[in-house]
Amino acid sequence: MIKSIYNNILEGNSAGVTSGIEQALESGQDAGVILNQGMIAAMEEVGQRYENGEYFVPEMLIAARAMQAGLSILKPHLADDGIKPVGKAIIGTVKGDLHDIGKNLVGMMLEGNGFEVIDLGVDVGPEQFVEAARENTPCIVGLSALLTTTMPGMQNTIDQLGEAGLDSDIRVMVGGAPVTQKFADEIGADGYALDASSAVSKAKVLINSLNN
Ligand code: B1M
Repeated sequence: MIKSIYNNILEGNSAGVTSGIEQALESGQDAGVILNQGMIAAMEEVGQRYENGEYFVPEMLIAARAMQAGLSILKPHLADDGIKPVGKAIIGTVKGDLHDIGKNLVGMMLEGNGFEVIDLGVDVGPEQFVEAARENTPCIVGLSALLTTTMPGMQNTIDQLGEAGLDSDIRVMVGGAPVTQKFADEIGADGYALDASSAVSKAKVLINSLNN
């Protein structure tokens, strides 16, 4: 079943992905296993095929659509109900970058763990992050980047948040495939997370450092 979800994402077959996920959930399969072994693994293979010249942008795009369709089915199963709000998190993909699957997943997991999530979308400039942060302090500001060329936008955003005098009311968390702890330290981010579940634990630590 997991293999069929994986293959349907590779083929960009949204209907196959959603029905595969529904069947897997009905048969008691764990949502985390479906996500990691079926869906995220397939997106990694898509990236590999793109690098090898077997896939081009259109194939990446239809795979991404199938992934998003699957995520919308999986969302209620990733979110735990009845958790009281732990704090606010503003999230967005930085300027020039249109990749949003990972950012959306981080948002879903944060929501599922009691955060109020304000999603600014993709291609978000530093000034938009600053404006949203001003209106929502205290909060986590989560920056996502998937392109090496857009990573410097994280530095710009952190600099502008600092210039706006928001340092003591916010904590900045960064993530995305090319982002590392080393890079996060270099640009003065408060936290880095490798994936969506570690983003939740990191966000909890960061929000506690603001509340205390
Ligand atoms: Co693009 N793309 N893409 N792409 N794409 C990559 C990123 C690439 C690595 C592919 C490759 O060459 N192997 C490559 C980047 C190379 C580089 O910079 N070094 C690349 C390229 C080159 C491009 C274009 C330039 C291609 C072109 O046009 N010539 C172009 C750029 C467009 C732009 O942004 N301006 C482009 C376009 C696209 C599509 C639009 C077709 C599509 C995106 C659709 C969408 O997002 N709605 C797309 C896709 C799908 C990919 C790959 C195949 C998959 C990305 C993905 O969704 N992964 C990707 C290859 C790859 O990553 N293997 C690739 C699944 C997702 C769950 O993982 O996003 O890593 P990820 O998120 C993870 C973690 O990183 C982390 O948690 C998430 C969940 O575990 N995380 C955070 C993410 N954000 C976080 C924030 C946090 C914390 C953790 O705190 C705030």
